Amino acid sequence: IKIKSIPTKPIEGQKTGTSGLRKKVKVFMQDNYLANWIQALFNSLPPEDYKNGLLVLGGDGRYFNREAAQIIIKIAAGNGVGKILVGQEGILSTPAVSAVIRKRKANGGFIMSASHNPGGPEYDWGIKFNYSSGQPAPESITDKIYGNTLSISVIKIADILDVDISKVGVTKFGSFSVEVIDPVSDYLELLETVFDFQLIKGLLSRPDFRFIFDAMHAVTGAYAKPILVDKLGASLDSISNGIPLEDFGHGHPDPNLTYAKDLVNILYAENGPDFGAASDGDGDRNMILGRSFFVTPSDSVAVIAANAREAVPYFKNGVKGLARSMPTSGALDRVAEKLDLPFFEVPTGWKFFGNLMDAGNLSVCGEESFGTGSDHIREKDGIWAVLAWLSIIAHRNKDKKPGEKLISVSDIVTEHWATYGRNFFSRYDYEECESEGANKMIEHLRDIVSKSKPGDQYGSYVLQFADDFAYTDPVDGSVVSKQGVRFVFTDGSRIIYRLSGTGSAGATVRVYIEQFEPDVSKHDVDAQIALKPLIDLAISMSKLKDFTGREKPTVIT
Ligand code: VG1
Ligand code: CO
Repeated sequence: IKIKSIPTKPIEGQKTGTSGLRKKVKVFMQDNYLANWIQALFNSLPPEDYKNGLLVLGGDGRYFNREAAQIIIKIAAGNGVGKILVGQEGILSTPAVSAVIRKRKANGGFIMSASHNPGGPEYDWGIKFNYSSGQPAPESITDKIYGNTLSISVIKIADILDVDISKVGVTKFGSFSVEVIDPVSDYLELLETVFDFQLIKGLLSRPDFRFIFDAMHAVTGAYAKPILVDKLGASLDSISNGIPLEDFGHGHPDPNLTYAKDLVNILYAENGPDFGAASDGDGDRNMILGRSFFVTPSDSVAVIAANAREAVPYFKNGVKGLARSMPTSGALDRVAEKLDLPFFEVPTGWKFFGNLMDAGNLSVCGEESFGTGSDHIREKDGIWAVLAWLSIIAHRNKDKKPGEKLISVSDIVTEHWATYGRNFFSRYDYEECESEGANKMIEHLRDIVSKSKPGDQYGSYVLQFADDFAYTDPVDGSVVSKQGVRFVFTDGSRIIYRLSGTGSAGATVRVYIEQFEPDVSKHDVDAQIALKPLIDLAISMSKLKDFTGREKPTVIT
């Protein structure tokens, strides 16, 4: 094949955030914007990681993915990649990319997605790169890529025709080839080794268990029917918004109480279904609901961890270890303690879990941001979380005869609280604030941290310590700092402040509030009421209203 060298100039601002590079789609559509980043990536990888190698390519079906796929394929060929596996129509969820990389022993893969950010001509696009064990590229690589975007001068691109990615099959161009694969089969095959599908099928076929899944017109639409309906026997009408659309049907594909409001309303309506779930743009997030009951993601991972061994065949020999991101509540810590398991607290972002998994120290992990997963792959996995919950419910009810009352989602969670205590948790998001004010607020908080000392009184709370979270990876020794300002009080309560690293405009402020309650008689309180004093303290001590001009958060979890 003929390879062209196209001269180019560095473009400012191509630094990846918490999870890949995300910008307005119009930014990505500028000349060479995407091409520069892809070429910078090849300039950053050691040649043995891609020359004549195998890479995977897929995405969440959003606007611009089709054009982007052709650009990526041609630059990969131009840099000497041997073969690319592409999901049909460019579709592969983030967990499916991780699964395909692992199964096919690929060198890595690209995910064309801005995840939970909205899509369409006016909204966001994004790109993530995962490495050979299926995990998001570590900061050592993403920092190198960024460095190379600042000095890039040439793009190497193969002079080949666009590849038809609408049909499964192989297209050859000399020593380079593209294979279009079914987006579901490798991933489904893996899930069948993780879960007892017969057990789940039994639950879904019960007339007294009603199930609903909202794909939010995002990538899990492509997975819901083949997995939940065809394999597990859910009815077709239990899947809502099941067709992936380029703009997610004008929606914001983020499965939370604000953006998945339709689903929430269905579950909270009189005589609503027994179980509801949703997933995000690229299929790695999940929200779990019972009838009139919301399971916070921090509780969800704790419940899954506590029940994994009994309910999920993959864990039948036990769980190796547990981990959560720093702002996630301490519910999981209590499970680790009780089960006597290794436990890790890492910074926000899935890339920090991979090393622990590769080293054999971690099985189940999660983030408060609706991310839950295990070491079956190296990404969080929305459908996995749904199947884990269905497995737990099915296992707990497997001896229930027709007509007998089933143990519900809320029964399982309240029982968990009775055993472990309840970690009340809430997150306030102030989306798209002015960057200047948001940055000043964080500086103000860092200043408080530097002057604080244990024993200081904050309202009715006594400070145990305050810091800006830093993390040393126990496997490779790499260090990251400034991962979130935290105030930890002597009763275990915590207030944490971070700026989001996934937005495409302005700054999103996240405030995380947590308080532990051992007393069962107080577990039934609404989290917003239980946490009110701590939330008020968090807002006043940060001077959030002054710095951001915001009276109210845009999203409350
Ligand atoms: C957010 C979440 C974080 C998650 C990340 C990627 O990051 O807080 O927990 O790992 O999104 O998720 P930030 O920096 O905006 O707080 V996804 O589904 O967008 O890949
Ligand atoms: Co996502």
